[in-house]
Amino acid sequence: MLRFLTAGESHGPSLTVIIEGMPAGLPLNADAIASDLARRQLGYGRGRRMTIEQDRAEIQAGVRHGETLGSPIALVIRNRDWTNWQHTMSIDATPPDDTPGARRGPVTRPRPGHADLAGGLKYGRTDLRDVLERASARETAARVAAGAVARVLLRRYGIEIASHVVAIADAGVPDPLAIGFDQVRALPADADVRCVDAAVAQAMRDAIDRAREAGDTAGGCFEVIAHGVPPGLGSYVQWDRKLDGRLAQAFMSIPAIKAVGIGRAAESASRPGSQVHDEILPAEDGPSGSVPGLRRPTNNAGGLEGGVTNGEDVRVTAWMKPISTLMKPLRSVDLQSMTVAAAAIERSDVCAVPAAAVVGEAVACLVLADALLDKLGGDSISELDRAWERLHASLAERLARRPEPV
Ligand code: EPS
Repeated sequence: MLRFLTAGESHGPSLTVIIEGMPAGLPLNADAIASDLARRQLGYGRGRRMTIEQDRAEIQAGVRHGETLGSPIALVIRNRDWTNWQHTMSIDATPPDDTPGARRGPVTRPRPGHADLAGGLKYGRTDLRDVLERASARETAARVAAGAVARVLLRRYGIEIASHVVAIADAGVPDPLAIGFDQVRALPADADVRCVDAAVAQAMRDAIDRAREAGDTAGGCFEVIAHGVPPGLGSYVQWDRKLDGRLAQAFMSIPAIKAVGIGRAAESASRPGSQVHDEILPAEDGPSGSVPGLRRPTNNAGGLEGGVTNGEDVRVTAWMKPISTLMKPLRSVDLQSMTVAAAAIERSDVCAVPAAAVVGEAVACLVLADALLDKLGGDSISELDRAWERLHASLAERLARRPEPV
């Protein structure tokens, strides 16, 4: 089983992640993690914090001489902004007088949409900073680092994961499923809105500009596609082994995600079955996915039938609400005086959908790597390599073309 836990506050000294269950012998270095961390920092509409940080993961455990050991992998990402927050975020009950950083008062006016109110009530905190520091989407940097490690494992077996932004506010591509994996993979790493259609990308930038000028924020929708996934990951035999359910949970746990869909998603409900289900045909001109001998002319199922991968691209869409810190704040209640007050303003982003797409890739990597390890078994890469070869040999044998009957 592949599992991970993260720790760290947005303006604390660092973020930490521990990943357990990676087999021994996987080549790994910090550079393999750096590019995903850098992509998460990008995106049209991000705030000033991203100009302060240059996220980089330090490998603190689980790797020796460039290879995983099978022991827990510990990664640390230092927060550069910490120097400005040492007084506010001090661990000491009374920070020493010479502690650097601004002296900030308590946060008492919860932002509608953020965890401020619900978290403050749950944990009994009066300074809502105690909530927002951990509820901040800064935590996703740690998840992206963990996802990058999982991506190294998937890549070894030819499984690639990429994302694209489908919509921001009212600007969107008309039929995301018509966009192929190769188009999405070809997006440059520094694409500012991560949209494959240049005209729609410009409409997205305009929507973000309008939101910024209005002191408002913008949400949207992104899709993650996994290509080269073998059939048979996940299972229908028990609810918690269904891979669509596990992906949905992972995507829903990304901050601000309010809906998750697989393949044709919600649109499937209004179509007749004949326009939803993907026919199964012999592959005269080569297979459509990773199953030899078979072709699926469409992929409305998003690569998952019965909670099991069917060899087609796995396609997951997530819908993100607008960021909840508004420069023109909504009404709230000051919990100190219990009077109406404008919600607190924290430094924030106008739109983080392109960054959330990179986080979506990371959580997809983690869930798929876990499912792959479940399928292949083994504690070392050499054991996994042998199981991978056996899996493909048995698929090829089972689906080999039969000789014509005489
Ligand atoms: C984020 C860091 C945060 C925010 C953003 C995401 O940094 P700061 O609060 O210092 O500006 O930019 O978090 C939110 C929008 C939020 O609502 O929590 C990051 O590293 O992604």
